[in-house]
Amino acid sequence: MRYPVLTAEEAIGLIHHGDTVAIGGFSSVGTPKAIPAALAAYAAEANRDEVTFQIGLVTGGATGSQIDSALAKARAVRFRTPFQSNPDMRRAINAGEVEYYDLHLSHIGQDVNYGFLGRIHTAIIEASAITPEGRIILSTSVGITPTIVRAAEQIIVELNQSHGDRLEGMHDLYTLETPPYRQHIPIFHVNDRTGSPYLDVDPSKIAGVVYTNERDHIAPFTPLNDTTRRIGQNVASFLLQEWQKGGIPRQFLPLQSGVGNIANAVLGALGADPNLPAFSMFTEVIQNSVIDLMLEGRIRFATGSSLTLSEDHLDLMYDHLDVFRDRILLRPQEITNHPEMIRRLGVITINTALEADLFGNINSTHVMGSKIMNGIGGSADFARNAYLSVFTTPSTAKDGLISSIVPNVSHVDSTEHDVRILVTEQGVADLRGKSPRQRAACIIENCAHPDYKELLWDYLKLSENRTGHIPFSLKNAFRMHQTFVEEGDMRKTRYI
Ligand code: 0RQ
Repeated sequence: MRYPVLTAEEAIGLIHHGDTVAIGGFSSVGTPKAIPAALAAYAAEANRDEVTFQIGLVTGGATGSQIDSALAKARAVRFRTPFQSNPDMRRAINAGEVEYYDLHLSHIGQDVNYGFLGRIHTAIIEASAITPEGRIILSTSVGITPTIVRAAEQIIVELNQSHGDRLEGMHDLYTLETPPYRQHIPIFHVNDRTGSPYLDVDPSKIAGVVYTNERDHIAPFTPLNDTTRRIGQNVASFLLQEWQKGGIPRQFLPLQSGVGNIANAVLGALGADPNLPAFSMFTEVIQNSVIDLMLEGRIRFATGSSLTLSEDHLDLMYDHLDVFRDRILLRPQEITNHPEMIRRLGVITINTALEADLFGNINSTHVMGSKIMNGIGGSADFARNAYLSVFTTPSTAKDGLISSIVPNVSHVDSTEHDVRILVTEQGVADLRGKSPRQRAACIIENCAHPDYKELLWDYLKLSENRTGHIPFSLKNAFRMHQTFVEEGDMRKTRYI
């Protein structure tokens, strides 16, 4: 080993108060483990009485609890971008303790490259192998790792020995130049390779290597319930109908599916429908269900930025590497989420909303317009550029006290112009080719919960203004939200 071999405690000596630290990995996997944990322990001590140690934290997407949770609890983060899905980090952001820059995941790499986020002092990345020349085999994800190793002033590598050489050949690392030198991306099919399986870094920037031997830990899924199962079935039957009538080409088109329980149910329903042809995935996150469906022959190929698998599914993949090595490709998120790719390949995108409004606007991030849940993630990268963009949501939240279909969303992430199909457990609203009034009627009839239909029709009626394009009442636009905040139940709404 030509690089200094350090303990995690020694490595954090290279990080200073006020630094911007970029951490590799994506969607909680392939992220460094020992150094962030040591950094959090150090910060907890340093910040015991008053805050004396804080960093800016840049990642590709979500991280595991050893990063977001531990660092938030230690009050070690002053700035965070572009995505988190952790209760402790969420609390700190909503309490105003952390400045959060919620960003499209296709943009974060270029924001770093363009220098929009200032200096990146340190990149901490996880590798499964490294050569003396600085050639690295990444582990279970890519994210923005290729970008941060170029941008950072120093690099610390966690060499995770738990994967051996089994991941070699599963990465395709293509780097985009910055404008005005940027070229097209030469990927024309989901399984085209265009980059290198290795990450080449400047060896003189590697400040040290820390050995680890630890698998990723991901949160278990909650079992399907009636609502998520029905949403999944509604999406599957809609896509089947669309395919049967020729709206989707015979060979089908690649799918992107979001993360979480609903996304899992949707993918399960699509895989289980024997009438749909086997399909490919062009997505951000490859999760357990993809491995199962590939073994069953229902998914032909999957490309994403991370293998977000539970331990048993990673073992399953390793046990059948002959099947998976040529069918899975991990790419930088700048490629998986790139508008050029999504539009060219004709990706059918399926993402989840917190709430949707009568005109098709989507709120994916802020509860009651204010409190962040996770972040926009890649949802809008995919929705805006999709062949067909689908959003799903249960028709109600919090045991029916909240309607997820509202007159106007309290925060907009994907606009009415980017949403074609809305699906709840109640049914499917096809918004294509419809004016705002037509969309509103279609959404109320097909997607709203019966408890809320009348309230939503009432809003439309009182907002009718034949001289306007969108029925809108300034006085009542957020009356349902206001009623929930004041009375704890949207069903008690009285318009004024
Ligand atoms: O609250 O946690 O207190 O129970 O929101 O809701 O129904 O469990 O849904 O886990 O699928 O997450 C949009 C957050 C949905 C996610 C969101 C409350 C509800 C619950 C979670 P509790 P569910 P999910 C990119 C993929 C943006 C990023 C993205 C997300 C909690 O899908 O982060 O798309 N999306 N990434 O009770 C108040 C409402 C509510 C509400 C739900 N209307 N008002 N609270 N909740 N609706 C692309 C990839 O390829 C990966």
